[in-house]
Amino acid sequence: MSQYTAFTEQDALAYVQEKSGLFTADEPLNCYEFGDGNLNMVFRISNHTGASVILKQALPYARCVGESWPLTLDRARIEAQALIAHSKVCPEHTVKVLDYNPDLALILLEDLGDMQILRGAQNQAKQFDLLGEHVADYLAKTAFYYSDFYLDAQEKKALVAQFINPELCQITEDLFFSDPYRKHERNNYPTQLQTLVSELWQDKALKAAVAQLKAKFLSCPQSLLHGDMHSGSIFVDAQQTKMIDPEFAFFGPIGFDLGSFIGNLLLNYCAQNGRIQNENERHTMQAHLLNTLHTTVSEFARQFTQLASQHTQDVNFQEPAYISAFIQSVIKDAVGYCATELIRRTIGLAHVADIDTIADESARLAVQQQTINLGRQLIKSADDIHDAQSLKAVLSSLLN
Ligand code: SR1
Ligand code: MG
Repeated sequence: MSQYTAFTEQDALAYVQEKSGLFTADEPLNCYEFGDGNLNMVFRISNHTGASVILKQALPYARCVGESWPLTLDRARIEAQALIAHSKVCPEHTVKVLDYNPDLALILLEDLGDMQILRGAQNQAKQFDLLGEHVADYLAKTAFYYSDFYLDAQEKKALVAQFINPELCQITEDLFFSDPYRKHERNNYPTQLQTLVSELWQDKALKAAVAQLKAKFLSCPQSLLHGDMHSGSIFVDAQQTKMIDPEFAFFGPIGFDLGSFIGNLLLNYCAQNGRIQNENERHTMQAHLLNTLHTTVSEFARQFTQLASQHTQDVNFQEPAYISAFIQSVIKDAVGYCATELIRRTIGLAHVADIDTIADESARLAVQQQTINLGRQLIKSADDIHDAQSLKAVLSSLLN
């Protein structure tokens, strides 16, 4: 990494002009930095005809905290290689990598600028009818084709080694599972929530369930996960859905990605209680979010079952009863990870705009109480949930 230097807009423009092969040497280009994520710099470079690309650069620290939180540049490799791996099995829902430069921790990507980041769109109460089906398709294919159902054991172990991602995994281990369940300086919540948060810290059954989820996250390399499947990692429009940003990718429990995604749907569901004043409009948006959640889980299970029934290579894993039990356990895990997402986005370091941009303080506090309580109840209901139908039943009792 000796050549590494953090790019300015001018550097990004010059790099793309010289190296991408997409623009001529003398044409005028425009470049601006617009990254709003927690970790990286993201530049858009375009010419006067509107042709454009994205150049993403990892900084040697976490952008949202600053240089006091150093972070490996190897995450750019992980991200580029995970995108390439996921594109092999699901190109329709994975952003395209055009080039990767390890020395500068740069990834050149197709520009999806005509699409919108899901979180922003949902905060404007936009609905996407194909979202659940598309996310399920991506999750089922990426989970199946990088699992022991499909890969030969030697090949899988080599991939597990390739995607060892200890620093980024540690962020998740700390922010999802450790910090929110105890006093920690990284936690971030209003003092009005202290009573509720203290109750959560005393809840031994909850902490035991979270410990199990963390243990599985640490020691269960089921498949190559995206690793950060929140609504800010998904581009959408009416026809398409594309996943971006898998720098947290590693071999982990399949339910983690599914749980992160449905956790974000539920965060938005709760946030709409403080965002949309008109009752009909609010109910319409919330019904859409629950339908999307239901479609994602049921389609994921259907598609994974179909892939496993038709394409499993390992003789032991072809057994239908095993396939069915495996999927049930993935859904149970997903419910647990979904609950930890609800809790950590309310109490922990990294919040979501869905909630934080609710202008009215008491409305925002009510939403934060709802996400904490929902997470707490959901985690304890996970044992009763094994498919989309049982999840729907539990959610309708908890949300009404
Ligand atoms: C310091 S990173 C905080 C969060 O941003 C990422 O997108 C992950 O979700 C991480 O937990
Ligand atoms: Mg990200």
